[in-house]
Amino acid sequence: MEPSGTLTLRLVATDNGLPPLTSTATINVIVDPINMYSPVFSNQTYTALVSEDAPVGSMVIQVTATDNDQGDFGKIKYRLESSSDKNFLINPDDGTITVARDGQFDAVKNPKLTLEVVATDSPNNSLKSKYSNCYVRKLKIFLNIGANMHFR
Ligand SMILES: [Ca+2]
Repeated sequence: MEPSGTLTLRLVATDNGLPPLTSTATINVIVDPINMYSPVFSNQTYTALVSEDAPVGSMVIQVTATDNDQGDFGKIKYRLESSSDKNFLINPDDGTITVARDGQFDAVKNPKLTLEVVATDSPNNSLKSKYSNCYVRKLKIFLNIGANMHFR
């Protein structure tokens, strides 16, 4: 839960009668925190290598982003864009990308893949996340799939 505050205003209306009559009203103003900062990745482009025979669960790379806001607005969730290769998974909490299916890589036919990762803030408050469109940063990951990671 993000920090929020409440201001209480007390309004008093007085007429000019003798004696003056007054009426009061109390207004509670909820102060919403502002989502000031966008998540920022530590790199704009990451390079990773995956062997053709990498088993399910193999770690490919970890991407990291930071957000200077407090509370939910500073909490980051990671996801892969739908256009990304389907043979990978990302941990939404720590940005670790792993192999989701084995036997899917072919270093000759498809030596390079691109994954697009998105970091969003405000993950637990959908009402405020509508303001977070511009608080999403994208980056591309180039995966050079080399057979058994032997380099020539
Ligand atoms: Ca933020």
